[in-house]
Amino acid sequence: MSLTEINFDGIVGPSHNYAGLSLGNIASAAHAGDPSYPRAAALQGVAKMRGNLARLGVQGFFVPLPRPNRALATALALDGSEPAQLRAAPWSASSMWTANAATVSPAPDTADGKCHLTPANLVTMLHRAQEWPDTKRQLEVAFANRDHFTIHDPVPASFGDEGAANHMRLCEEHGAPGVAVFVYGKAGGAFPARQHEQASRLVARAHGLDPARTVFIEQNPAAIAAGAFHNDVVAVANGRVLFTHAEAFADQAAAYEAMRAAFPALEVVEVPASAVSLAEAIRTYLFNAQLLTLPDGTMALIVPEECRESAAVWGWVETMLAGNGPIRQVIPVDVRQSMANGGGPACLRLRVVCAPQTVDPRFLLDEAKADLLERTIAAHWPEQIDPADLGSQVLADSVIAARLALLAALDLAELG
Ligand code: SUG
Repeated sequence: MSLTEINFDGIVGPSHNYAGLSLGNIASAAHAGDPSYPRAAALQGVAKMRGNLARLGVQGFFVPLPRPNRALATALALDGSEPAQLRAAPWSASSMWTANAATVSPAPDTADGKCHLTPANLVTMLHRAQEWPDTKRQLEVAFANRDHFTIHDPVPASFGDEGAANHMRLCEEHGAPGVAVFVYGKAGGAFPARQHEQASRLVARAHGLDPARTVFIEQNPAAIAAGAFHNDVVAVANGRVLFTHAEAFADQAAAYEAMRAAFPALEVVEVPASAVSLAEAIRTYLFNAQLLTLPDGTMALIVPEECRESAAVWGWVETMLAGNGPIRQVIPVDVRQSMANGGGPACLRLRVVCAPQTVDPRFLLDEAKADLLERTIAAHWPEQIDPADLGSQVLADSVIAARLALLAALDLAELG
């Protein structure tokens, strides 16, 4: 069976809102209190998926998790006297950022030849820590074929794990054995380091990765301080290529050396701080891009529209394209509703290298299903949510009904 990379995008949930819940995520803080547009947000996500379906011929998705989360609301003993951010947590649509759903090690990299997935515990942020039980349930349905997939329990809560956002894979081609690069942060800075080194090491052991083809790298504390709360805000890898900011890692030269020792064919496309500062990289999310191998073997970088609007970033992109590097196209997409909460094109997808026929087909997109998603979203997703509305029963009823309508349309009522 031939293995291919499938991007599973998170469908933006009907409760998408801006409550400013993520300390260290500059966009989330900057937009706290703004009205959100869940319908527009979800349609932007479907448009991105449609583009990639046309480019790659394959695209997957995950459905939003149940919100508001009654169990969390009860556990928080909400009575109206609490801070607004606590009240908002059970409403978070943050599962849309499926790069944080799990860490994935494809079959060619693991000791038993199966694809291993570990749901991320996301313990650092309350609103994200509620995700994993429902995420795990969904992974168990989508990847139910036990001959091909193993779904683990999350890492124990002492060690923060944020999933694939801090994991990169280098390989000659997606179906060939790869090198896993785990990037962790060290605590002690102004903002939380959300990926613990021991979480990464534990996942690597649990997945049966070969130590000779596994690399652990420390994130640059200055990048975390500048708002790179996940490594995928400052670096992305695909095939032989690492596309990275020059200040992504604590010791940049040592990081390249360690990757090259495990994967000699490594090609680094580095953006110097003199061309794009860390702050501008984080504002525009140039690196929170999908680096895709197209059917003709060339690579395309799917970036947020915000990149085209930045003179520094677009200037660097044009110079890069005029050269002879491995990235031959840069394609902007509009995911502004997600961007305002710190989620770019790469945050919105989980990459799973597998044979498409081993995946539950209900999670795979085609044009007709994209139409169905758009119709369902247009009919049921709230047009606008004001953070002050969070807690309202009327809004709760409409958000719950919208999700159930989606599950019914996709024949996924079992996830209700
Ligand atoms: O965890 N934002 C998410 C963004 C996640 C981006 N993912 C990756 N980089 N892979 C986060 O910080 C905002 C929530 C709010 O403020 O309502 C939020 O959770």
